Amino acid sequence: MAILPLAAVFAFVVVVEIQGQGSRHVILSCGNDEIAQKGESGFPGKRGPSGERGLQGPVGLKGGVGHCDPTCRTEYNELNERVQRLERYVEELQTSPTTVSASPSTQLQPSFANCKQALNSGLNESGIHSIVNPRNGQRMEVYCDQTTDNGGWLVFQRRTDGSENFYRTWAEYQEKFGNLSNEFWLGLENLHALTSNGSYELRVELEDCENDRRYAKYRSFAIGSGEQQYRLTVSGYSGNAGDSLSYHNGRRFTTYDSDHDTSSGNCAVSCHGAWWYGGCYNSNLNGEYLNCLTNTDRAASWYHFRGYEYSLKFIEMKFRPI
Ligand SMILES: [Ca+2]
Repeated sequence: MAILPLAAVFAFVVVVEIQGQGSRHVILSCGNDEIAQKGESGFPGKRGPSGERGLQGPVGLKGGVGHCDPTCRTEYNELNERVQRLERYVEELQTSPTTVSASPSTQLQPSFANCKQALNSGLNESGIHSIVNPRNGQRMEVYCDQTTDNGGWLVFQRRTDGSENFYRTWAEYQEKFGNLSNEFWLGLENLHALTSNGSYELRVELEDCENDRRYAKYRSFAIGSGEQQYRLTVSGYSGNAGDSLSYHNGRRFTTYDSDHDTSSGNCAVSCHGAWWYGGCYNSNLNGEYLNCLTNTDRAASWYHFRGYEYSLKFIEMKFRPI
């Protein structure tokens, strides 16, 4: 029975020890030295409040280059062309020795008498340029061919696709019609004014539907006044298209409503054009544009190249000072 007093002493010592800590209400299983079973886990506690927002991260990597769609590319090309035109224009202003108009709308644009003078001043690209019309001293836009045969050509007639009507009246042929960038006629009054002082040569460019391109060049070219019914002066052929214009030298201009040809009828009506007809033609470059149809002499044709009935695909008439 000595065990019981020892156990009582042990329990007493434990109680005293715990009371010495003096704070926790821990109940030991007195008289039993087995360790108590651990309880089950409790429920998780409630989520605490959110912390403060962190600092901003570093800038990401740059993305790849995007693709330009057709519209975007077109706009880019147009802008690029405009910039190039402006750069050329600035160069012209810096190098041109010619005078400058006082007109506010056209200020800073150099004045040229013709395409050859423009070429000599550095405008060496073909396109629409401004010259002074000797007819009235006013500016006039013209198309200059600055590359063919050393350039300096002022274009006064062009056929390319049949988009413009060339079967027109006397009054209409006296003035400019059409689009300088495509099909047009510069006008008989302008032609007379531009060729009545000085010496000029003529070049006619022709192309058939097999892409055979020929030319006819004349050493002398002038157009008479309205009182002379815009009589044609042309001579001194050279080239590889054949001479289909010398026949018309000295002839007066005829339209369907103003007959000055040597035929008993009106060649402009029968040949569907407007030209320096005799009785009637070896060339009919203001005739009907028929996309190379070869069965009518109404066609815009050049006899010594493809005959009377061949409507040429491309026609251009131009002159320059000698
Ligand atoms: Ca007649």
